[in-house]
Amino acid sequence: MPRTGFRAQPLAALAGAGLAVLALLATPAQAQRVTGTGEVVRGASLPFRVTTFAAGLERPWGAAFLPDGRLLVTERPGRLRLVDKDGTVSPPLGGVPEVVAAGQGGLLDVQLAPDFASTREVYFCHSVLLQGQGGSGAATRLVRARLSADATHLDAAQPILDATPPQSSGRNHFGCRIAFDAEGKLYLSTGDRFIDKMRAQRLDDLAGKVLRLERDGRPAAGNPFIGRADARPEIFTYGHRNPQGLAFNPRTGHLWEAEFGARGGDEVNLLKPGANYGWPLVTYGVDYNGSRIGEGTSRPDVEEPLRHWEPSVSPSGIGFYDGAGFPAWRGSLFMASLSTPGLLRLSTEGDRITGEERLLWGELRFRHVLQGPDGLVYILTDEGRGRILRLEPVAAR
Ligand SMILES: [Ca+2]
Repeated sequence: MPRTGFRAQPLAALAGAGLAVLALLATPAQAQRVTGTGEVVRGASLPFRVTTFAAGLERPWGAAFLPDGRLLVTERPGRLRLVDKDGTVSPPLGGVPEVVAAGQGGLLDVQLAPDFASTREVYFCHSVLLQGQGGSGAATRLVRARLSADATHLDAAQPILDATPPQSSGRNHFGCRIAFDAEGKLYLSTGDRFIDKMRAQRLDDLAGKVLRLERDGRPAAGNPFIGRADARPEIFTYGHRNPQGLAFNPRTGHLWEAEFGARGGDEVNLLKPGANYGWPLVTYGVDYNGSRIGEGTSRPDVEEPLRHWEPSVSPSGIGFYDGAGFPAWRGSLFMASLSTPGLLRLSTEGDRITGEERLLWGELRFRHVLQGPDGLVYILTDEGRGRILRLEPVAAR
């Protein structure tokens, strides 16, 4: 039998239909076709079933569960949709501002306000073309809006922060994950915008940072650089390349970040106020042509990553898991990986990573991962005809 039941189950069904099983075995790409059809994966630390919860989403990027169990999902070309508990996908919501969906840009993350149940406030970020504010070109924009009572459209969508200055060339590295802490402060990650890496080190520049904001986009009280004339008061941490993962550890209350690095420089970091995470001066990564970047892999005034990957895994979204569906996985950080594609499960203790498991490795590019209110794991695939997969527990044999 194959290494896990992952292939065994669909094969058994196909064999019954008289199809050429050997041809399927000889073509690894076939595995992509079955992901999400209910196959059982054994051989992982826990057996699980992979089903397709929802389909027909174009490049889904960010998602947040409403209190009623429906899932609000962004599509990178610029649409926001709701997925019902049975997986039915709604028409695009009205009131979504126009986005610039070139390169890696578009409509990216979405999060609910902590008091969404009473305020109906949602926050999302996207790439935008700006004139002024220190130049003209693309930047990451944060928007606040209200979801209508019937959940068909957004009301009063208002930009509340632009990660300026805009950059005239390049449409890559927008970062763009949103997280809220227990006090209700909003954190937004921004990418270095790729062309001028040193933007990540400049404190008068909002690129390559994690920002900490009040709900209206102003710098949050208590921020580390408030009062410094040479620094933007919104900055919480700096020296990031393309941070697409941002999540609070529910057990410690500390903020974790995943960062898409240069070759060999992918990182998971524990974020500390005012800290420098090094890019592009201090990194484990090398340029895609193999040449060295910066001055080395560590420096006393630069925070070490909790973990880095060589070869690269290309991390995107992250999510902590503390659900009932997979008790042995509680306390894990899940990380969606784009290449080698798959899902990483990092076991944690406090502020440490204690283990790593690779799930669905080499199957599909994953954009984001989050825990559902049902205690199951939901994964957004990075596909033109994108899906939301769900991992469900099955009884151990
Ligand atoms: Ca770093």
